[in-house]
Amino acid sequence: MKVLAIIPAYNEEASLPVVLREMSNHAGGVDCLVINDGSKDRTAETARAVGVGVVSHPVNLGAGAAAQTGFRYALRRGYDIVIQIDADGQHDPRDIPSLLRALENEGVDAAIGSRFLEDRGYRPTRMRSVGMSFFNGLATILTGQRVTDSTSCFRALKRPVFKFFAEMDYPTDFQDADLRVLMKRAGFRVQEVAVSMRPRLGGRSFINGIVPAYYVFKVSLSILVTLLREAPRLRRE
Ligand SMILES: Nc1nc2c(ncn2[C@@H]2O[C@H](COP(=O)(O)OP(=O)(O)O)[C@@H](O)[C@H]2O)c(=O)[nH]1
Ligand SMILES: [Mg+2]
Repeated sequence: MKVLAIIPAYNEEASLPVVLREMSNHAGGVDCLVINDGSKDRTAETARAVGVGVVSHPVNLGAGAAAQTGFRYALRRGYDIVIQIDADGQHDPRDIPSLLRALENEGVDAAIGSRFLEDRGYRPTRMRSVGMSFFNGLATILTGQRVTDSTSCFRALKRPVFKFFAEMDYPTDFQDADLRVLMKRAGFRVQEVAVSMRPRLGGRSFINGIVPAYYVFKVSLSILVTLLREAPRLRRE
C-alpha cells in the first residue's frame, strides 16, 4: 500500500519543522508532500531542508485548492491512500495509525478525524462551537449518519475518494459539511475516528475577521446546491 500525506501549507515556516519531524517519528512508511500555497515566507525551503517533497502554487489559491493539488499528485503517482493533515501543528501525526486502521475495514472509503468523538480536552471558542453544532446537525440529518466534526480536514482517503476529489469542482477554501453530504450522495462510506486537536504552533488561521459570516453563508449555499444537483456517478477503478 502506497500512502501519501498531503500537507497544505500557507506561511507555515514556524510549525512545519515540528510537523515534519513528528511525521517521520510517528508515521514512518508514509511519504510526505507539502503543498506550498504561494507562501510569502520560507515554507518551501523549510520542507526541502529536511528532504520532503514540495509542490508550489505560484500564487495563493486557498486551503481547498492546495488539498486538491495534493489529490491530483497522489492520483498521478499511483498512491493507494492519501492522508490529509494541516501544516500548523493542530493535527497530531500520532493519530494517523488509527485513521489507517479504520480504512482496513473494506466497508470504509474514508476515515475522518473527529475532535468530539472522545473528550480529549479540545475547547473551541463559543462562536465556533455554535457554528459547528449547526453544521454537524445538518450533516447528520442529510447523511443519515452521526457527524460530530464536519469541519475536520484530518482524514485518510482511499483512492476512489481522492480520485473523485481530484477530478471534481472541489471547493478552493472551506472543505466542510457540504463535502460530507456530497460524499454520501456519491456513495462513499465514511467513518469518524477520535483524534486530538492542538493549538496552532504559529502563523494564523484564515477563519478570522468577517470570514465566519461568509463561511456560514457559503457552506449553507453549497449544501443546498449539492442537494439540488444530480447525484454524482462514480467510475470505480
Ligand atoms: N490560512 C490559509 N491556510 C492555507 C491556505 N492554503 C493552504 N493552507 C493550509 O491549510 C491548513 C488549514 O488552514 P487553517 O488556517 O489552519 O484553518 P483552520 O485550522 O480551519 O483554522 C493549514 O495547514 C494551512 O497552512 C490559505 O490560502 N490560507
Ligand atoms: Mg488550523
